Amino acid sequence: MDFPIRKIVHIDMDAFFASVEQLDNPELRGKPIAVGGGSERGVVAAASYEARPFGVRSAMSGRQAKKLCPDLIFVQSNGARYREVSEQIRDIFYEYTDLVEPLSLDEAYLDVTQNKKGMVSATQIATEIRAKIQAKTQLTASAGISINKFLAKVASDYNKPNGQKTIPPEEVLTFLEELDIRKFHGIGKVTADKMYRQGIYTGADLKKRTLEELSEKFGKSGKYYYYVVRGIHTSEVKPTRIAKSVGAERTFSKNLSSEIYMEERLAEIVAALQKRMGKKKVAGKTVTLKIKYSDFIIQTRSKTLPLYISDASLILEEAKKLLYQEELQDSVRLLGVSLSNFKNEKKQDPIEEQLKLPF
Ligand code: DCP
Ligand code: CA
Ligand code: CA
Repeated sequence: MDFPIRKIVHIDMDAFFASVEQLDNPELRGKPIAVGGGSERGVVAAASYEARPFGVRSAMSGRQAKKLCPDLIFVQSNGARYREVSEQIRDIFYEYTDLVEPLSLDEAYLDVTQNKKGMVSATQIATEIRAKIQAKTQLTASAGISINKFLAKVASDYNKPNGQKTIPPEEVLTFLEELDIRKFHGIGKVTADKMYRQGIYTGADLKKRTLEELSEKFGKSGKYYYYVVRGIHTSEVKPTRIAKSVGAERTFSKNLSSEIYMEERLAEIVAALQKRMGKKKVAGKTVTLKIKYSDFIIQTRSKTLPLYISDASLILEEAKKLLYQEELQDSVRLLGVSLSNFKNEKKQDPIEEQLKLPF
């Protein structure tokens, strides 16, 4: 397969707002409840699992929900509390990777291809994360694990609530062929109905249609459908958290003892750093040089400037100054340069928007 195989985990909390309310108010446990929708013309934000067999769902009017489930208890939503839990679960995600893309307060994609724990099994990571969420919040989450975001998202619904599903690379194609197109993430009710009318019920049916045909019938999305059903979804996990520093480092095959050689290597390291800083051109005030000696002792030397810098040449200049600032204690095995103390460190979290939905 000539596309990236990543290890993606999608985590989604079970009946999120409703579960938080049942946790905080024991008298609501085991009962059908709806968060929101209690007022005139209000809309249900979340339904507890006890309310779901009656057909109560998110985005339904409170009036309709009450008709379906006369014993339904309406509870007011408490955004600050849901945000607090959301932060707790994200802290757990960051123990494993910085590549976390939250989709809303209660769910996120994690790219664990490389992870902070050096774990090989993404399935094991998902199991651990769910256990930690339960221990820390007393709430349950479900997880999907696979090679791309699309499949991980579909998989997290599979054994919901309080379950997880892994779709390993060798099962991807069969899984997709058997999957009802109504379960495809990105195919809404209207499109699903349209597909059903055209005889497309499963992934296998979808796969029989050409790229041209799908593009003609479904516009831009047609191309997306064509590829995802073949297990191809190249969208990266886009982290939203602003890193506190960005750095690059190199370990040398031979220990270096002369600053002159190190200068050359510093230029390469700063070039790599610049690449990591990306197009966004972050600007920082503090430059740090990390020196690991042949006996593995690590020294760091930092300087905070009066101005923000982002240019490679300026970062390199500061790194060199730090290198010559004092005598080296031994031959050097690794050098690293990082930039921190960024401008605009506090940025509005885009998902806060979700709480502005009318309840
Ligand atoms: N939400 C909302 N308005 C909607 C849908 C959801 O305010 N139209 C809120 C309430 C939910 C939370 O977002 O609790 C998460 O939404 P989900 O779609 O993940 O649904 P739940 O977590 O409630 O249930 P599930 O167990 O099916 O994930
Ligand atoms: Ca959820
Ligand atoms: Ca969700």
